[in-house]
Amino acid sequence: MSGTGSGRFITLEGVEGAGKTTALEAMASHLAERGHAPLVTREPGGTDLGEAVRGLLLDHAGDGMCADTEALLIFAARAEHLHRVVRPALEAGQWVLCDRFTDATYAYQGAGRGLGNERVAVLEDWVQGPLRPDLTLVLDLPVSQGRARAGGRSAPDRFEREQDAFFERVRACYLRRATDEPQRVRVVDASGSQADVRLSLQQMLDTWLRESGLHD
Ligand code: T5A
Repeated sequence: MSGTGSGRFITLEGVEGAGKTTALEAMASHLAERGHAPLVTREPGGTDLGEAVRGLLLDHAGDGMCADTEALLIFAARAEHLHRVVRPALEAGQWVLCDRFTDATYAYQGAGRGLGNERVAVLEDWVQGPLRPDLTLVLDLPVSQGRARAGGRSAPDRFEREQDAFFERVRACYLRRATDEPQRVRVVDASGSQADVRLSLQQMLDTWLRESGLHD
């Protein structure tokens, strides 16, 4: 439950190259057609400070940081994003559609980096209080397929330079979270064409809207 105001908080997740950014606009249009035009944002990012932190985290050139620093920076950016953007929107009754949120921290830092769920949960409770997404859609596909899609870009960022085993842990964590919280976290097969993925997302959104009594 977003636990604040009457807006709804929807997040989109997946491994690298799953197609989140590509799917985001179509999801926003679909929600708008249903009368719930969302504020579209992303993490890390969404504020000036968050975008600056994003630059540090993706760090195309530097020599990196330890896993604790990474997790703390992500939650620092998240605190600012929640304070300035997400909470005010939800409290005003607006819907929020976010490209990645705390499920990514469980997947990338908790599982990928090996920090574990408990430490992420401590920061989650501190920074978010009771705030959780109302719905999280995980775009799922084999790691190799996602990497092939994302691989066309010029210089890989700090995460994209990780080995396949890292992304296998990330993917497994997302799927576990969907099994553990089936009501909130739903998996969409992202291995098909862009049109197929778009249709699956729209169907899943409509199912959830109906279940939530928000659309006929
Ligand atoms: N991170 C983030 C953490 O470690 N912890 C956290 O808590 C958070 C919030 C940046 C990084 O931050 C890390 C994870 C990330 O590594 P990001 O900006 O979301 O997060 O970065 P990426 O996941 O790297 O974004 P990508 O751009 O790689 O993936 P997308 O958005 O899933 O993929 P997209 O839409 O850009 O598509 C990639 C390519 O595939 C094509 C697109 O045209 C594009 O060329 N494509 C398809 N091709 C064929 N069929 C389809 N169905 C396709 N869909 C898209």
